[in-house]
Amino acid sequence: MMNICELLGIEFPIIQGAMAWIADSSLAAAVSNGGGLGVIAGGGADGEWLRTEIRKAKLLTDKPFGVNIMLLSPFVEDQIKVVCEEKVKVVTTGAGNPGKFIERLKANGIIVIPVVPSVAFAMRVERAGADAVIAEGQEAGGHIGEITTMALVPQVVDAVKIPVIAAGGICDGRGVCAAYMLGAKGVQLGTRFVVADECTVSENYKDAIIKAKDTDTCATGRSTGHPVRVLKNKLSREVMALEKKNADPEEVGRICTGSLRNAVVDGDMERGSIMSGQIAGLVKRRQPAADMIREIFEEAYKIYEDRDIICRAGSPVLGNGKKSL
Ligand code: TUI
Repeated sequence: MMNICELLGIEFPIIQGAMAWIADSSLAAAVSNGGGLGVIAGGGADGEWLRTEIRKAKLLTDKPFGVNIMLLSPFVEDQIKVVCEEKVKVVTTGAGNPGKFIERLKANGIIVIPVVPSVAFAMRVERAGADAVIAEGQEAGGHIGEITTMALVPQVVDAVKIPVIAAGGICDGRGVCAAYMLGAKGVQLGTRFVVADECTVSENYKDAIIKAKDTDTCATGRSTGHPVRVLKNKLSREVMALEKKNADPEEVGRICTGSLRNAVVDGDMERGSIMSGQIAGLVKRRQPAADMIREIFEEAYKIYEDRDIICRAGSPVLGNGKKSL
C-alpha cells in the first residue's frame, strides 16, 4: 500500500480539515508550505469563488493542495467542473455520497478522498474508486456522524484496502500516535488550524476556540438529520430548545441561516455558529501553520521513541526493550 506522503506528494501525513467559510487559499497554502496538505473548502460557494481561491493558492505555494467539495451544496456540479479545469491535485468530499463524481474526477487525474462516517460508507466509496478515505469521528467539528474516532478508525481499517486517514479529536502528537495505533496512515486536523496565523477567520472565533474547554461543544441539528458540532452559545441553546420541543426542522433551519458566516466573518459569538471539535480544549495558542505541523510531528516521533511498553505484572523486560509474555 502506497503511503499517504507518496500518494499526495507531501512531507508529513497530515491533511488540513476543510472548513466552510474558514479554509481559504491563505490557510491552505500555509499548511501546504508547512509540509502538510492544505485544503480549500468549497463550502456553499459558487464555482467562480472556488476558481479564484485555487488560483490564489497556486500563487502562494508550489506544493500540492486540495479542494473539499461539500456535497450538500447547491453548487456541487459547478465546483466539480472547476476542480477538473484547474487540475487540482486532490479532492476531499464531505456531507454526502461522492459516488457519481468519482469517475470524472479520476479521469481528470485527481486523487479522491471522501470523508466517511461509517464502515458501510467506506466500503461503498472504495468500490466506487476512492484512493483513500478519511474516517471522521463524532468528536470533529461541523457536520458529523454518530461514531467516535476511537471506534470508527479500526473498523474502517479492517473493512477497506485503501489507506485510512483519521479525523476527529486529534490536535497534537499524542493524537497522531493514537491514530496510527488504530491503523490509520495519516491524520486530518481542523480545529487546531482555525487558530493558525494564516487563518483569516475573525479574531473572536479564534479566541472562542482558545478559551473553550472540553465540555464546551454540543451537537445541534440531530432533528434535521444533519448534526453539527459547535461551541455552545446563545444560538446553540436556542436550537437545542427548539429541538427539545420537536419544533419544525424548517424553523430550526431558519434561525441557523447565515449563522456560520455570522461567526466566521462578523465575529458574532452569540448568534453565530461557531463550529469546533471537542479537542478545542487542547488548542491553546495562535501559531503559524508550519510551526503547528512541525511541533505535532516532533511530539509524535518523541512519543514513539520513548514509548512505554504495555506492562504485564511479573513479565521480564527483554534486552530489546520489549516485554515477554
Ligand atoms: O462535511 C463535514 N463537515 C462539515 S460540512 C459543513 S457545512 C454544513 N453546514 C450545516 C449543515 C450541514 C453542513 C460543516 N462541517 N465533514 C465530513 C463529514 N461527512 N462528516 C460526516 C459526513 C458524512 C455524513 C453522511 C458523509 C457521508 C454521509 O452519508 C452519505 C450517504 O449518502 O449515505
